[in-house]
Amino acid sequence: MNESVFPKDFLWGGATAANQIEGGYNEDGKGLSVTDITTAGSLKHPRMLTYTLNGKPGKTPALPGAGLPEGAVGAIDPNEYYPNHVAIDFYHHYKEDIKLFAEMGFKTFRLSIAWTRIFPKGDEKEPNQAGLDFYRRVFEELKKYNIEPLVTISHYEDPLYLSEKYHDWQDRKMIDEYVKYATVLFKEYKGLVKYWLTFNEINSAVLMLNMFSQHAGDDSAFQHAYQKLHYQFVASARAVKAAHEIYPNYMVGNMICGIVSYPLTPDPKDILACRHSWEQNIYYCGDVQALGEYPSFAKRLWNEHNVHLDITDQDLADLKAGKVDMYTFSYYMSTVVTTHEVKDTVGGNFSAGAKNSYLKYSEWGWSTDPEGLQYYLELMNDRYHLPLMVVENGLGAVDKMTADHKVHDDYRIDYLRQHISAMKDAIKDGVNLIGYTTWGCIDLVSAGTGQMSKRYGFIYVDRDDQGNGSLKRYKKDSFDWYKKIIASNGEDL
Ligand code: BGP
Repeated sequence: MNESVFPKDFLWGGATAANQIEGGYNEDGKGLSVTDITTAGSLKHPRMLTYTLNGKPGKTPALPGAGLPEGAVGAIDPNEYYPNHVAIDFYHHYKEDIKLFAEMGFKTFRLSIAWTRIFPKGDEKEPNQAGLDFYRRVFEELKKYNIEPLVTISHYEDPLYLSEKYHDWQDRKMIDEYVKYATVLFKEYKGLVKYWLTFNEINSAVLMLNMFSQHAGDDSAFQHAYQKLHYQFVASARAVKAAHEIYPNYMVGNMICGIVSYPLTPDPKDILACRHSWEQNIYYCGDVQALGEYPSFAKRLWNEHNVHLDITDQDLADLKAGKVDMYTFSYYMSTVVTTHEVKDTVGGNFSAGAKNSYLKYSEWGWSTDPEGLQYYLELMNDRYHLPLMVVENGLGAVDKMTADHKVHDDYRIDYLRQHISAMKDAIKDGVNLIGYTTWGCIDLVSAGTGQMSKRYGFIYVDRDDQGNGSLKRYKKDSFDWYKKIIASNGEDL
């Protein structure tokens, strides 16, 4: 075989998040996360947060930045279904699942730690030993197969108690709570984990602002999002510094939702609008975390929405001292930006806007655009000069299981093949790409919809949108295909 384009120690693997796979939402001392009070949604209905206010139950859309109404207390409504409570029960199936990942030849497995297993409410002084023990068992199991864990410290699963108390990161006390939690992890898992990510898709707070009509023209939503981000940037930077003090070889990355924007027309107004969308949605967070300071355009973004932030000199020093070691991102699709009125639009949580007539869209409105991945990789390589990792990529689809328990997911193989090929072209162009973890390598609860039927995995899990099913695992056709990809280091596409 020809020598591979991918580096020889390239980190092939798959990605998940605690709240989307683990279940066991109240086991062994775990506290409630925000996702534990989040109902299932559908294509038409958003997921909802459930709460009580003055003794009465209520619901509000579970959107970043929306939060609970003033005075409301998040609560589980016995008449609602919460898909994350059981998810795919990784909490009790982790050995079986890791064995399957090992069979595919995974070099890495991305998972997140549920903050509420370690600090059930968030503000305890001492961590919950049973929670620490669970992840130690998982990491030891991975080690048995030489699979390197890639650990997200916070993946959309803030402790509910802290989120209520500090109104979704509107108080700088959240920074200390996060750093305390992250430091416990860095000390506890030294020798078992090398790769860490501070916040999943940190930029989703700003991304969402333009995508939901309720935020349009609402400066307070922008104030909320930018303040939350500032505290998260400082928390992330202080965590990076703490990690290096505990173990200098730790590789700590940021994680950006990598949405690619194109101008719809060559009208210079569209070109400029598109550039500004990159600045707000992508570069704003990436620059602070990778370059250690706010970019010059930050002032324009704040002024546009009358945003005034609590930023101290110490914060700015912390940002400088805690630059990330690698830049990681999710990549699913591209969007189109225009200042013109458009007839052909597409709806979807991250994809709302004008339709790109050159691309195909999934039933959730997500486009398939492998060139977009190459474009993104090349841009970020030039801008940051850091090792890059694609830590989420994949196709959400409704899979059909045949009578003999097979899933012929050639559409998924096709999607992944095209994206791996795009990564290959980027590497040939000199991009420093060190890893690739496909999203939802085993079927899991969809974050955006709360459905099980939006599947991404190489492994089918028998569970439906109402929580029925045996939870048995079955290999899809893509399982053997991915195994072959890893064995050939990306050559046998
Ligand atoms: C990303 C999240 C993941 C994940 C993925 C797919 O935004 O980091 O948690 O779920 O998107 O989205 P969905 O589950 O809505 O299909």
